[in-house]
Order: sequence, then C-alpha cells, then structure tokens
Amino acid sequence: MNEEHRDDDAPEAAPETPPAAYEALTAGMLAEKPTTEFEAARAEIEASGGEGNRMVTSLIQLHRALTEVTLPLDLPGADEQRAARQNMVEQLEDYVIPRMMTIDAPLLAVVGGSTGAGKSTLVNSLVGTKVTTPGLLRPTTRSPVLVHHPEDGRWFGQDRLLPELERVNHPTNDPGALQLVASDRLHPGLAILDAPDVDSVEEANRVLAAELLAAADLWIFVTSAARYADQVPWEFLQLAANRSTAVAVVLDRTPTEAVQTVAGHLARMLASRGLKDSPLFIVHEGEVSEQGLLPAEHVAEVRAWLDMLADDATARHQVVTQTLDGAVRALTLEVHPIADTADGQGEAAQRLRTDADMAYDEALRSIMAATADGTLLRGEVLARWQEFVGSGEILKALETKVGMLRDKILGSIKGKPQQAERVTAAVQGGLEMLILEQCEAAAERAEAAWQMSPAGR
Ligand SMILES: Nc1nc2c(ncn2[C@@H]2O[C@H](COP(=O)(O)OP(=O)(O)O)[C@@H](O)[C@H]2O)c(=O)[nH]1
Ligand SMILES: [Mg+2]
Repeated sequence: MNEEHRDDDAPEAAPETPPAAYEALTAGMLAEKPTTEFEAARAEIEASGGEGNRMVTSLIQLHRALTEVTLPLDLPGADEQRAARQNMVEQLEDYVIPRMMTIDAPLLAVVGGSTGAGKSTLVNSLVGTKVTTPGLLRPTTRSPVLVHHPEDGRWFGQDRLLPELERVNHPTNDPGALQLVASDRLHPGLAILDAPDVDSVEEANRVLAAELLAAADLWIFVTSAARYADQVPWEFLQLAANRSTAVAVVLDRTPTEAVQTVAGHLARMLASRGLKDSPLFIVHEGEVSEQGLLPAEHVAEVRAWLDMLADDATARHQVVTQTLDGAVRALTLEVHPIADTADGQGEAAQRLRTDADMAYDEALRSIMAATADGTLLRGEVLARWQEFVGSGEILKALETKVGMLRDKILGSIKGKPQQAERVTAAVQGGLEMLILEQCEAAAERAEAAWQMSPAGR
C-alpha cells in the first residue's frame, strides 16, 4: 500500500483530495459500462506508477475479468458460482477498489447486528444527539444513516462508496437512500453508519445490511444479552472472521447482574470462532432519555476507543489495512472456483458444438452420397424421366439436323412441355425431401447428444 505521503507523528493534515482517476472510476460505477471507465482510471493509475497502483490495476483487471465471465450454461453448481461472481464484483465496486484508491479517506465504522439490540440508540448516544431513529416497531425500513465530521463530508458524496445509494440530508424510509449527517461531535477521520438489522424479517433490510457491512472498514457489531447466541449474527461474524475484517463487538442492553456470565460466554464464543482479537465492549442496560439517549457514561468506553482511532492515523490505517487486505485475500481465494467453472463452461460449450457439428456433418455426407449414387433418381424422379423419354420429345430432337439439335432441346425446355416440367419438379421435390429428412435426422441426433449432458439440456 502506498504510504509515502504519510507522517504518523505529524498532526493530521486534511486528507488529500481524491485523485482524478477515482472520479473517473466512481463515475463509471454509476454509468452503464463501468469497465470502460475502469480502463480510463487504470491508464491514469498506471501512468502514475507505484506499488499500491499496481494493486489497483490488478484489481481493476480482476473486476473486468469477472464482469466478462457470464457462466451462461446451466451446469451443476453454476447458480452458486454466478452468485459468488456477483458478490465479488460488488465487493470490488462497493469497497475494495474505491477504498484502495482513496486510502486516506476517513475510517467507516458500520454499526450492525440483530433486531432491537440497541444499534440506533448506541449511535445516537455515541454522537450525543438523536441522529437516527430508534424503534420498537418492526420491521422498520428506514434508510441507513451515516454520521461524519463536517470536514469529512466530501468523502461520502454521491460518487463515493456505495454509489447506488442516493444521498439525502433528511430522514426517509427509502431503502435506496443514504442519509448523511454532519456532526462535530465525531472526530474527523472516522464516520459511523447505522445499518439495518442483519436478521430483519424484511429481505431488503437484510440485503442492505450485508451490503453496508461489506463496505465497512470496521464492524461495530452490536448484540444483546437476549440475542447474543442467535444464529444469523454469528453467520455474519463468521464471515468477518474468515476475511479478517476488523470487528469490535458491543454487548448491549445487558442487565448488571448478567454481565459477568453473558460477557464470559460471549468472549469464549468469539475466541472459538476466530475473533479473539476483536475488542469486546459492554454497554449496560440503562434508562433511555426522552431524546433516546443512554447516559453518556454507558457508552464512554466505546466512544473513547472510536475517538482514539479517529485521532491516531497509524491505528486507523492498521484497521483499514486489516480489512482491505482480508477482503483482497478472500477475493484471490474465491476467484479460483470461478475460473475453474468458467473453464468447465468453455469445455462444455466446445463439446456441444462438436456434437452438433458431427450430427450435421453426417447429414451432409448422406446428401452427397444420395445425389451421387443415383438414389435420388429412383421412385418419382425415375417415373417422370421415363415418361419424358417415352413421349418421344428427345427422339424427335435427335432426328433433326445436327445444327438444329441444341436449339431444339433448348426450345423444348424453354417451352416447358409438360413431361420436362414434371421431371424438373420431381428432381426438385426429391432433393428437397432428401435435405429435409437429413436435416431433421441431424437435429434429432444433435438433440439426443445434447440431452445427455446438463449443459445441453
Ligand atoms: N431501557 C433501555 N432501552 C433500550 C436500550 N437500548 C435500546 N433500548 C430500546 O430498545 C428499542 C430498540 O432499540 P434500537 O436502538 O432501535 O435498536 P436497533 O434495532 O438495534 O437499532 C428502542 O425502543 C430503544 O429505546 C437500553 O440500554 N435500555
Ligand atoms: Mg435501528
């Protein structure tokens, strides 16, 4: 990763303006043909050189390769591979490539977790004011809310991360919108996003929650004493562990008497699932104020940790790098089965083509044979020919002077005497029949061959 312009001991300078290549890239994400735009971005990046740039170039090439691999044949397992491919494309577009290109953007902490765990209340309490609507009513389809320091607003504009979500500055129920809130209660360098419930009964909410977590540098995963053993949140945490995404876990809404038992159990669960390095915060169950806030001291520890991250460029950079490297590593592993599937599809397509070629080659051979060996001249054609010969038209022509012979024959054909016309029609009909029969047989052979394989079916 490109660190040459970093100086971790110096006071934080305002983050760099995003490079022009990034503009081109994100503009491409909004447009119909991202690949072309990616290419423009790639050319610019290549021209500027550097190690991190080589990485971005490779990722853009990977993105292009993945968008081009359509896996059209319904071979066993193709559905899963198509879904995996789509996930990878989205992960590259929504997070990995934009993040790699703007490595100095503020750290994005996405608050996720189960229904009613207290996510929105936690976000409000961390910010110290009601920026996002908590609620008992379920399912709620409120837009996700991203809170950032006023100085950091430019990093989260429409053309930045998750470009398909429309930026709005007011609360809304539109699941296609992202509400931006500027608050100087947060330190510059770190933004918090209140995501929908990962286990929402509304599918749109679940999908959005997963998308938002996939775009996070850091998960703040909130669970409660009542919910910490639920399955769905653990599936998410397992995903994070597999990709070494940076995760902090918040055990929320925990009655004081239960803290020890629950926290101990939860810590063991985290350790056994590969998340022993994830910090675990306890937020005690408390009185929620009229504005929907917990007492400041309940969230003080989480808040101090987040402020520390925001203020410490090195620590922040480590978190971003951990998640980004983990995502890239996961992509490099996930790409192999897709490449194998694409090869398999190519081979299957080639076999189908060969089957069809063989079936029609045989038809062609049969037609050639039948027209050469006289088969075509049997039956109807022979009968009409004999009528034609028997009528004496040819004999008459042969008896005439040699000079007249050609004119006579031509004349007799031009004049289309009945018998000659019948011979022509019979030959035409016979040939047509032969071709049709052979083509039908070829189609049947090709179909029979294709029926034998799932791709052909
Ligand atoms: N008494 C009490 N209520 C809480 C606490 N945390 C959240 N709640 C309430 O639980 C409900 C769900 O909380 P919310 O923050 O919307 O959870 P989310 O679904 O995870 O966003 C709301 O009515 C909150 O007021 C807490 O620590 N104590
Ligand atoms: Mg909520």
